[in-house]
Amino acid sequence: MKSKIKGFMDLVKQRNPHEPEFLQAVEEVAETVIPYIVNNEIYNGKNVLLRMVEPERVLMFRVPWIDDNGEVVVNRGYRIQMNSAIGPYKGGLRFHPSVNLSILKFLAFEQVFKNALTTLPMGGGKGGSDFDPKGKSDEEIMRFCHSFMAELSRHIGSHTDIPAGDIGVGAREIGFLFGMYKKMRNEFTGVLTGKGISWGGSLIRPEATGYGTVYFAQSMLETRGDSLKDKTVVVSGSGNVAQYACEKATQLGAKVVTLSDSSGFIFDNEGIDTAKLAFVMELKNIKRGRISEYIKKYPKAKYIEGKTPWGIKCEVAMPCATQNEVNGEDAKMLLSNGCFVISEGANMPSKPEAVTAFQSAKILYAPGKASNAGGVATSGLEMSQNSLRINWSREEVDEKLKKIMSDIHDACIEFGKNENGYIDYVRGANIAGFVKVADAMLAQGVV
Ligand code: NDP
Ligand code: 2IT
Repeated sequence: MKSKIKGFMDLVKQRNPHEPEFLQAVEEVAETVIPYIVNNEIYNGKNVLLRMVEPERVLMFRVPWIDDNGEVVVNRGYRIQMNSAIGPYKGGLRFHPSVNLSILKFLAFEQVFKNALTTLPMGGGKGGSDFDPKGKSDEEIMRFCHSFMAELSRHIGSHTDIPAGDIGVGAREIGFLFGMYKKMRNEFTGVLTGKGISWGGSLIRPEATGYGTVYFAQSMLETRGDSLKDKTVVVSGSGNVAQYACEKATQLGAKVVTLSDSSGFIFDNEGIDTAKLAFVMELKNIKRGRISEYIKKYPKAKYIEGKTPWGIKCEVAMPCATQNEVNGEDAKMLLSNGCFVISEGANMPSKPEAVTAFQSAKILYAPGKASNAGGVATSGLEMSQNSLRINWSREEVDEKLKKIMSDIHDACIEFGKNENGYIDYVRGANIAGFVKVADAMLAQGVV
């Protein structure tokens, strides 16, 4: 088996030599899915996984725009249309200076499995730009988004490819992107998700990724007759996903003690309650400030510059910032401090050595493609509402989100439960996602 996996990875490495994040995401899937393929004849000799690691289409384009000083700036835009076997391409847009082909291909690849897990008919895609929104005026953001969409609008559509937000792309950016799409194509459609409520958005979409990550943690705890009540939770990030993970965990009786950004983290031993979270939301979403400013308002809390929060004692950790933010040493610290639940809000936040450490310790560990699927699932619900031209209530959407997260948890058990009772959520999520997409690909022939 090891040589089969190695042979497969050698081929993928040869074809994608400078894409470490993409290779990391593929290897994790190959390690769990290839043994399944070998034991299930219908997938044998069909090279389905080899087809799945090759994007159906990669778009790269120039994004020129003019800054507030009148200078012409050039960024690079991307859209990876990874797999459309079970539905139109669906996935977020990331605006961050670190964006490159490797990062977007890893995200698009994971998105294919994640979207399959949601039970909704969505293929996988991802896009974005190396544009850095930090420190830009609203007018600069608008000019960039308009230029980006002037090109992207040729390649997407409500039945073809439906982008949404990710790092650096929130409600403001989706508004500017939607405005330009509507102008270019002269049609008002659900081509983007995460839209404002008065122009086609869904209630609960902003909350959905963070809420879903917490619902998934709750489902994992229930397998051990436990719950989030009175648990100490460490959250990283302070953006969209982190904020709503913090909100829902607090509502379910847990105490969230950290939030972070790329400069450092805050530790509030008394817990980040509703009032404190409202301060963070205004700081991050409206003033676009830094998390360090938390301690000016709440001086009993501490700000630790240049560090991640994984050394803080907790039972539950939710990495909600970015890929590879938890390394092997961090994993050791978490485990030795008694952490026994990891629910990933971010995509691939744990390095392979951290995943191995969590699994060897037999803790409850959920990979992002399962635990953060609530965001894209609710995007799928936004698409349904757009097609039906109706709006569901908060309660209706939240109920559907809870049901989807619980179904994803069941799928992980179906394909990931070991004979000794331990649930390998990585294997479960990868195989459940693979089976759905692979069956559709086999039915449709070699296309
Ligand atoms: P936001 O842009 O709202 O927030 C991102 C947060 O992560 C910020 O606090 C940011 O800090 C921090 N961060 C970003 N890059 C780094 C880095 N290189 N090192 C340390 N911290 C960093 O993004 P989201 O909350 O939407 O996304 C967070 C994660 O969740 C991403 O991995 C994303 O792919 C994933 N995700 C998002 C979904 C969504 O619906 N939005 C759905 C599923 C997954 P700073 O301000 O300093 O950059
Ligand atoms: O990683 C993700 O699942 C997202 N950024 C959300 C994608 C979406 O289409 O809502």
